[in-house]
Amino acid sequence: MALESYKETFLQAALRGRCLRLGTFELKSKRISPYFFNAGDFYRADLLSALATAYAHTIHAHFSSSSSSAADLPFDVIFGPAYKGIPLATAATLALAQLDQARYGSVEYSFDRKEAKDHGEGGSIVGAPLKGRRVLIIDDVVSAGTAKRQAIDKIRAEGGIVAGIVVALDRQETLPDSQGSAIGELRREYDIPIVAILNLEDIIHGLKSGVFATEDQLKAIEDYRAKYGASD
Ligand code: OMP
Repeated sequence: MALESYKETFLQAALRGRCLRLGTFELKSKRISPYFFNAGDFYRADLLSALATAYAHTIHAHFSSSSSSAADLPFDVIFGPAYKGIPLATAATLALAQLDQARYGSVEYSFDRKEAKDHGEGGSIVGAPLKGRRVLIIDDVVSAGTAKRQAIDKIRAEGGIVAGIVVALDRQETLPDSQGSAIGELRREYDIPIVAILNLEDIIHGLKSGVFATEDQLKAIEDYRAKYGASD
């Protein structure tokens, strides 16, 4: 079965822009990976637009209500954790409005400061207030899950209710000393939906059906999945 068209479009843009690279990369976990995804590389207008549109489609697929009424949405605010999440959440909010103005036009966004501001408006949140609101976190990649835990804690400390997390890539790999993934652990721990635009399975599928990877690159990715692939 082919990838859904928004996934395919996004994968092609990520490869074209070299935001998703094939080669040899050391990860935070010290594993040597045959691929690497860098959300910071979507810095050109066409690439940012492709990323934002893909977030919007993913949110629409997983967090939309059956009715087209904005009042029935399961979230109120899109939150991007500093720093990398800030342009992602902002661009995704804009893309949602472009996708369906009637349904998503009243969605708000906010982000945090790394250090609280003690003058002017003060505080550590910029944009929509979080108190009593249902908040959807937007971020790049889940590796160990540390950054997502910090974002959840911050939102809760502000009185917000975490409605879910949307990331660009789920690497679907085990945490060190575990059979499970960081995403799986976060889902169980917080009981919230966590979805990705693409996961490793989608990347392998897309690479196989296009002309983006050599046989050796594909084999290296499949070997990597066989070694580190998570059970959840
Ligand atoms: P945590 O999930 O909070 O540990 O952070 C995710 C981190 O994974 C990112 O900030 C990157 O440093 C890193 N990363 C990528 O961005 N892309 C990848 O393809 C793989 C990694 C990684 O190091 O695992």
